[in-house]
Amino acid sequence: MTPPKCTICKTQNTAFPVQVLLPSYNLKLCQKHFLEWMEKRVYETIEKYRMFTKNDKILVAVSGGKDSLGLWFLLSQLGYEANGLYIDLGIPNYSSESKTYACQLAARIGRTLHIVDITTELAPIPEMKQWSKKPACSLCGTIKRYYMNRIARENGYTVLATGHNLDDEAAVLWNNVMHWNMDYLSRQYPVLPAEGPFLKKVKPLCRISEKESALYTIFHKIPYIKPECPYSTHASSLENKRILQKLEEEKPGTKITFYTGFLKNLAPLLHKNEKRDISLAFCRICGEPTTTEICSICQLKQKMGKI
Ligand code: Q46
Ligand code: ZN
Ligand code: ZN
Repeated sequence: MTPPKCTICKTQNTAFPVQVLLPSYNLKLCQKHFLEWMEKRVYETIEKYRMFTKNDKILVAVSGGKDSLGLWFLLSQLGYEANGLYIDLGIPNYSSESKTYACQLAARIGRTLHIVDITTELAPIPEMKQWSKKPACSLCGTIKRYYMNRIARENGYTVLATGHNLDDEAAVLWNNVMHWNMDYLSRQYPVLPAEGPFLKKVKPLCRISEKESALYTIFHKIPYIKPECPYSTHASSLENKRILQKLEEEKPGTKITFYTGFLKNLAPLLHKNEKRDISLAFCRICGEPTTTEICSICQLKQKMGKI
């Protein structure tokens, strides 16, 4: 049997071996053309949703996983001015390894990596339960949002980019539709505009699947942390990903059609009706935006005797 030929090689009179099958797009690609395809697709996403331009100063939230490291590398390949932010959560068998990978990539691409050490700012995430009743992930989310926004603003960045991929976004959308979470649905979009003291937030990998993202990082020989964070056992989000993966296997293209169909057909209607009415103040201790007199991070620091 003759081996399949790369869809793009065929048109260019080259013949590299096929390395990636993308049935959702009816493509069989060699490594070189897969990498080009992916960069073009991310570039088109950035342009289509007006995420940023070459004049922006971008801060990429880097966790040490394949998506965020791959995104940071890809943006530098495309010539964007993008630095990284790593937040050390102090999670055993996870944080120190993921930090090493973030530092390695920063050195490889010659970019700045800002590092925030939560273990000294507050305490390692596993120890936080003594100070807060919130579940670890919800607290972690609050901490990450606070430092991302703060570091970005203090250092003059104009956009915050995260590595959420198509599988993440489709699973969240699935969950929001299943429960008709209208409030969340109205805010689910690859770009959240800057609002007062909050920076613009973007998700350039929203049309890239988890598999495509992993292949990009592997082909570029970027080491990344393989195990998930030990807290990432949100049963419902993993279950939603499994359901969508099953549908995808039966009918390739399901995830991208579901997600981009939402962006095209429903999101604009929801935005039109959206009325956001949040009265913001500024924390009297750190000056960050908050809805209370003292922000939740400073309240935690007070409890811990850190301020
Ligand atoms: S890092 Fe933090 Fe995630 Fe780990 S503790 Fe939960 S929220 S799972 S993306
Ligand atoms: Zn090819
Ligand atoms: Zn504060």
